[in-house]
Amino acid sequence: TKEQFITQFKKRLSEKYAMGVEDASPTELYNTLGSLMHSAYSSDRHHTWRQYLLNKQKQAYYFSIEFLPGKLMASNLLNMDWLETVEEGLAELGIDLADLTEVEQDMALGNGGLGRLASCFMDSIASCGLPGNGNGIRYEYGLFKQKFIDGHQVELPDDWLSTGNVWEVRKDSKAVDVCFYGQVHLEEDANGKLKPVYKNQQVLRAVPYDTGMIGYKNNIVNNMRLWSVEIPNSEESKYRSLEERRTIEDLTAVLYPDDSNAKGQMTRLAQEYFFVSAGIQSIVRYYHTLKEPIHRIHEYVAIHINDTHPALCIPEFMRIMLDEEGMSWEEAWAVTLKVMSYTNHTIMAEAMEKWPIDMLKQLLPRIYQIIEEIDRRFVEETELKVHDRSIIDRTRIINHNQVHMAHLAIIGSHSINGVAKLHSELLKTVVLHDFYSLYPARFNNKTNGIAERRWLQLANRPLSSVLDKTIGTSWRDNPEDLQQLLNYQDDQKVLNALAAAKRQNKENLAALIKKTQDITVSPDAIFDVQIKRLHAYKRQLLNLMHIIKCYQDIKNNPDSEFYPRVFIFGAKAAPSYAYAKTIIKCINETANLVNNDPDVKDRLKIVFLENYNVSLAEVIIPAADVSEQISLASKEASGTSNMKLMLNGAVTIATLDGANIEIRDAVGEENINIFGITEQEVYDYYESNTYSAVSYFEKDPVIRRVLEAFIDGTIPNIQSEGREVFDSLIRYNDEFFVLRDFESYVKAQEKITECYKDKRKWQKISLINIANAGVFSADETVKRYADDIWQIEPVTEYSSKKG
Ligand code: KOT
Repeated sequence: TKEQFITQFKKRLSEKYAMGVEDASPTELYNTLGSLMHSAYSSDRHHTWRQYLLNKQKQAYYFSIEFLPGKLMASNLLNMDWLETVEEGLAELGIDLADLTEVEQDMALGNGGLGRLASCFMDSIASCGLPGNGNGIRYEYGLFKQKFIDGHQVELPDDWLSTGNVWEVRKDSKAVDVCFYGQVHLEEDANGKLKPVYKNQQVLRAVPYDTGMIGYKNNIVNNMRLWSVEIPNSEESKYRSLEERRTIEDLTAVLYPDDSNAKGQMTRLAQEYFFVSAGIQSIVRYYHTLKEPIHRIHEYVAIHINDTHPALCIPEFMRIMLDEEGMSWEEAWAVTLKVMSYTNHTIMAEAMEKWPIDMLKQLLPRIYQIIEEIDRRFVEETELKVHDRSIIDRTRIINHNQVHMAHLAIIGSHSINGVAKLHSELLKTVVLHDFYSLYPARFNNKTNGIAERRWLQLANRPLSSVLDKTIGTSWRDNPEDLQQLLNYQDDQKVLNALAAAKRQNKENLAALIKKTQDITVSPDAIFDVQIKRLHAYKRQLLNLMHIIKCYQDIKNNPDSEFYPRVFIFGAKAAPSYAYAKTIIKCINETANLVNNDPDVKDRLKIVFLENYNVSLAEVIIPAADVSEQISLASKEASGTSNMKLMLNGAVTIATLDGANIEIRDAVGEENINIFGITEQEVYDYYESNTYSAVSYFEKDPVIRRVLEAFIDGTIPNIQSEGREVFDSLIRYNDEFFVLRDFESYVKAQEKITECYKDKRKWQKISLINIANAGVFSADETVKRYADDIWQIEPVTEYSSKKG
């Protein structure tokens, strides 16, 4: 109860800091609440663990090199069913919970969609009472913080642990050794079995930090285990100099800041093996406590490989089965296949991981031997199956002096899935077609999902309360119940209430924009939002070109009617991705020009919010009117911000790409704005090689005028950047068909403006979007993973509440 909470809170504050509420800083209050929560869910955590152990339940382990949870306090409070009590209790003490969560650091151990998906899944797995755990890296520094200086992106370190982390528990007793480098050869042991003998290995210690993943009001607390590197005591004498120590500690120091891009650096490869080896060792060690025979491990363990970064799970698991458990190759391979499953998240060529043989051999000699043998057997087996030998060349793991990680992941997994219907189809028919012909039964689709608890219940409380009053509260447990809202699509009172909630969120965002960027925007304008990593294929440039067109229209005809719009961007560029940084500079300079031009009369505003992250998304998304999902068809595997924006009542403008297609299917053609060429047309262009960007430039005076603005000084301070953009389109033939889609994009935008002017119509479309967003609940997605891939079951005895 509230009274109990107040008593406990004061007591804890006094124990921890010898202070009263009046004297404590927000950080002290935050730490006090965090520690109180931690003690409270720890018993559930222990109980969950005991239940899994006693029932010997099969558990899934989600291996991901990225997790992107954002802040945890509010979502933990919600899931513990403490939120209201704590808010009221704190209020009674004169404290606003929002002031406490303000001091929490975003946990940003991921780049974007892939890491955020992993964290939505963690929430959903626990909330569905499923036995599933995360396994990853505890980066000392998360994704860089973004600043703009003169319109350029500048990166600052994200020292997120500097203020402590109330949610994690260091588990020294669960540390394991992970070995790198050295030489290995095989020797026969007493039983005639070949065993590896190692020389000159580097031994590192992997120390786990566990964070409870709290289920939604079900007393289940699963685990996200993140590994940190240390120098083992036994090796202390080896690393004397600061520099030597630094090299070791670098291993888990920073997250690589590249999204959908593979960088072939040794430290990255070492990171991959480090968390894979530590995770698998700890799983096998736990398995032994069950006292079941090792060849049945697949009945108790499922390991999921989130994109190829953890693909070394396959040879590492083989290594342990062979070298430590004494299995034969055939036995080891049989269990490995049954344990492993793999999700592909992208078809972008530059994201495909390939490691030079020499690098792998040098860093991980035994693992390389095993990969070689997997490859050899794959070739041997496939030769018997196929007539056309060229397929072997295209599918084997080791080729052209490189180790192809996707091939390894596919060959070693019983399940391979894409993340949206179109994406999974393209995997089968184009990208992984050869593998599909070899292993058709392994391929399946699991469309991504989102944690509605964070993205609606927590992020959008005004909307949540309208929903409660309109359709009751069952949607909070079962997002598919949002469908009931469809009964109110012609109810003006409900539509008005929804509009009032949106208005409140827009005012909230407008205040943030004022505070952080000192730009005044009117909540009466259309809030048009594109939030995602900056990448050429996502086509922020198409958005910018449309904005420039609007600006030029206003300049040419200052008194014409133009419905006010605020274009809102949030995007980080990988520090080494020059073109993406160029686009950022161009958007910022255009913003500067447009926002300060008196002719515009505030009808057009451009806001590029700095340092886009999970917490910022929680403020932007509820305030969005328009959701920009404008990637070139076939390039965005799924997208998940498209789902979050829809859930919050934004109307989508989209290409037929990724999950946009499923959004269209859910809301109907008339409640989404589709434009642009289809994935088929894209492939036809590739096939025929007939795309000519310059012809659009020559034919279309609007395009010409817009592109000239990049190079003729219309937009100031982008001499080199404007030229670079211009050249990317005209000289290098516009890799992502921006000019091809421009006209249809402009038309779709005009339709949006017309529709927005018809308030009632817009509100109805917005309602239909909210009502149909339940199908994208990550709860449903993880249940499908649990049933089809992992074969795990929810805990039966749910909530044996302890005192
Ligand atoms: C690839 C390499 C390094 C870091 C990240 C990636 C990556 C990210 N690959 N795909 N993604 C995104 O994953 C999301 C979750 O499935 C998708 O919604 C999105 O379309 C991918 O671009």
